[in-house]
Amino acid sequence: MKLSAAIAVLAAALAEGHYTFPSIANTADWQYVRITTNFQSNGPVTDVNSDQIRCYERNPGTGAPGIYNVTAGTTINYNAKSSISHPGPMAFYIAKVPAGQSAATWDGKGAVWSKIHQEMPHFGTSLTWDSNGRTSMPVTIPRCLQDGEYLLRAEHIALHSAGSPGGAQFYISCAQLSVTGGSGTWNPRNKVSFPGAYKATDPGILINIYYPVPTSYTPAGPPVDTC
Ligand SMILES: *[C@@H]1O[C@H](CO)[C@@H](O)[C@H](O)[C@H]1NC(C)=O
Ligand SMILES: [Cu+2]
Repeated sequence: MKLSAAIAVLAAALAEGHYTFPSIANTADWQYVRITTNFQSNGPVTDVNSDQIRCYERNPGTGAPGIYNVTAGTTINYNAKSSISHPGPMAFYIAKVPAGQSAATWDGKGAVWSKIHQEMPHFGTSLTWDSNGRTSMPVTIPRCLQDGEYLLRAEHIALHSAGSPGGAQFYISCAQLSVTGGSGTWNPRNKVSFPGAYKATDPGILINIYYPVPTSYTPAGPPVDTC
């Protein structure tokens, strides 16, 4: 069997074992995280132009029961269920809820999302990521945020079968936050919309991570905004 064919078989075998991101910190599933379309199937979003690429919401407009209080600068865990079983990068985005709206119901539409964390790969006999196999990933709420309500978007892009367009798998959810104690100087310069931030042909999305082994990786989406 040629190497490329062997890799295709391997990738197909790895296609099982999907996952969700149902909770933050030590809280119950879907208490502060909006329930996702895949809450039972665990399956991914594959169309970057779909509205589902934003928060993968099963019931848009309904929101989650709670809004999680967090102090700016705190690092919290965003939890995966059962684990991040595919290779690929984790990223986090945050969006401030506009005045007069609530994190419980705001839809997150428009160019409102800032990337606050981007996981990068290790380079070896294939691309590998530290998130692979984990059941949670830490995210630091920027210490310079303005006080107020936010949506926090967790995204893991599984790249095991991303060598053809539409092959990348997006595992997503959004948590509802109320942030206090920030210094208030947050001024993100790279806000994007979902859908809109990604194209199916972006080099961080359309990529064979096994062969030929990439020697660089260009993440999808905007640069990380920092304080
Ligand atoms: C969050 O903080 C507000 C204001 O102090 C409080 O009323 C609310 O009960 C808190 N929510 C939770 C889930 O602790
Ligand atoms: Cu899967």
